[in-house]
Amino acid sequence: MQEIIKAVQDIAIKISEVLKYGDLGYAASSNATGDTQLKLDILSDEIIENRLKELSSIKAIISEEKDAPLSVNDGGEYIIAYDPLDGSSLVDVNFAVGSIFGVYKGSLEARNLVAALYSVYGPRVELVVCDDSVKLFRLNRDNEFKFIKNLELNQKGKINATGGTQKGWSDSHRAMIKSLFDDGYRLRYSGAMVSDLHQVLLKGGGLFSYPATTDAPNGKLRVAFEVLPFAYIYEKAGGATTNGVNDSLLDIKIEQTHQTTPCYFGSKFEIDRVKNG
Ligand code: P6P
Repeated sequence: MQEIIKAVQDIAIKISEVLKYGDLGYAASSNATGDTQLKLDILSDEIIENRLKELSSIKAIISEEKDAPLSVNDGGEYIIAYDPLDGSSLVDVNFAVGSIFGVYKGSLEARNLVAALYSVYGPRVELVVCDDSVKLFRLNRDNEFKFIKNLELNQKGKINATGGTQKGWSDSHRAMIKSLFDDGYRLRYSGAMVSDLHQVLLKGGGLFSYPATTDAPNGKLRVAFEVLPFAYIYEKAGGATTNGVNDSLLDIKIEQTHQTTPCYFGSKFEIDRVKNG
């Protein structure tokens, strides 16, 4: 696992540098989910693929930007599913974006997650590493990631990060979101999942939701690369998650590599509100 953490640190440094001066244009291609790819999406994916292919412990890598898994080492024990540049469409307005990694032992199933990591490329470059605890690291002047603190969610928070096209929300979702605002919660939503979830985690809690909508009946966020890694992190940080009805996003079965799901991440109080109204 240490070689994976070191590789992700190297990847985060490289991608953060590319973002500063890279070409913001679109490539001629689109990914398996149908998103038009930015040149930065493809470049970030290449940086990650080239670095992870060096690791003997990795059996295969699965990228949001690639249709199929890529075999790396038959003797490896880990599968890494990753989103190379989450929120990439916001780089042109200089918003914080990031990379998300789920480390699965053996096969691509939620119960086989043994670690999750994500980087945030913002005013600072930060890395969250979660095996048993949730640890925040920050890049220093010497290009080293220094440990800052452990991250934990309060039982109840103050932030309401509301994803999805509001016109397409169900009446019950709309009423639940409104009830939080009526209780004084603050709207904090950038459109980059990695940054929005990082904020809820660092500000002590609240709710991030991307529900089923009329235009995205299975939600928009991808199970293997985005939802499960963050569900693992939020639950290790003392929070909770659900797809709106189940007890945990980690109960989801991965049937297709690029499948999506409605998702809610947050403090226990807010997730209880989602499930029980
Ligand atoms: P919407 C970014 O494209 C992304 O995949 C996530 O990072 C983010 O949470 C979501 O889409 C935003 O989607 O529909 O609110 O623009």
